[in-house]
Amino acid sequence: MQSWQTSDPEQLLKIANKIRISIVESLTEAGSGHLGGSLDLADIFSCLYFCILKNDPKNPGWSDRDRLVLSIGHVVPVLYATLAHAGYFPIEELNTLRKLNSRLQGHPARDRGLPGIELSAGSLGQGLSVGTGMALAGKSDHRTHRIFVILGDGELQEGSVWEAAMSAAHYHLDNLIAIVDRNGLQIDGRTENVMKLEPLMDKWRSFGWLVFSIDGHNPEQLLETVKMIQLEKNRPSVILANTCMGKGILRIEGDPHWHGKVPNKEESIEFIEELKNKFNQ
Ligand SMILES: Cc1ncc(C[n+]2csc(CCOP(=O)(O)OP(=O)(O)O)c2C)c(N)n1
Ligand SMILES: [Mg+2]
Repeated sequence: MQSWQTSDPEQLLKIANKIRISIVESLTEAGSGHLGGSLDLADIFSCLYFCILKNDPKNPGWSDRDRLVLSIGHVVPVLYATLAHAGYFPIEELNTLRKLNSRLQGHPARDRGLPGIELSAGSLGQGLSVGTGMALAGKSDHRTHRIFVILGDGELQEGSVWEAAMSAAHYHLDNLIAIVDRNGLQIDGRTENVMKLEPLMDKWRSFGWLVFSIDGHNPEQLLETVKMIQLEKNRPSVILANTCMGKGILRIEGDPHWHGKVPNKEESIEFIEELKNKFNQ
């Protein structure tokens, strides 16, 4: 662990809150984007970048780094905000989100050269295939880095996810860890109404994966689970992280309308005030 990283759950939650504030600010400035899922992943991203990942913001191309593949490109504001707070690029650049010629496009675009972006994404259902390829390459080269892939639960309705899941198990990719943002919601409402996913743990198990279900807003549970995964030596792992869309802002929590909405100026002031009051930030 590097000096700027921490395994203290309280610190990780404080960092997550700062990430949430930056998400609201940058999306308000942009005037469009996806607030709900970005907010619900803040605790997971804080844990990943400030504790779990072997990474170096000053050397983002380090060949031994753990790779984070964001398959749900629409929630990229959480990745941008986390990378900025971790020191990959200046926090002020977050204000250029979705602007012409910005390195921070509405979906991650690797060719823009923003440090820390491992994959261009936006079309759902592709990230696990890319992650599987990266993990297979790592194993073939006897490398020790890990590949983390962030998936949405609605995204699991894409058939390509399950082809990748089958391949990863076939190749015994124990260096591959998928994290599913199990917020129970997608654009059109509840996942279970749009296209039933349950029993989700059984599905992944039957594809040969090691499966965990955690509270996605509890750093201790995520850190403990990743420690357990370290001991696994034959299979890929998936963490079903139960989250609440819009987490942190009471008025929008659990409301699928905020999947792809941003606050107006007054709402933004109100939301940021609520977040700042949580940790006196
Ligand atoms: C192949 C593809 N189909 C449809 C979309 C449009 N789309 C963007 S986000 C989304 C909902 C995905 O649901 P989920 O993964 O649960 O994300 P959440 O709403 O929880 O952020 C859809 C259908 C897309 N980006 N790619
Ligand atoms: Mg969802």
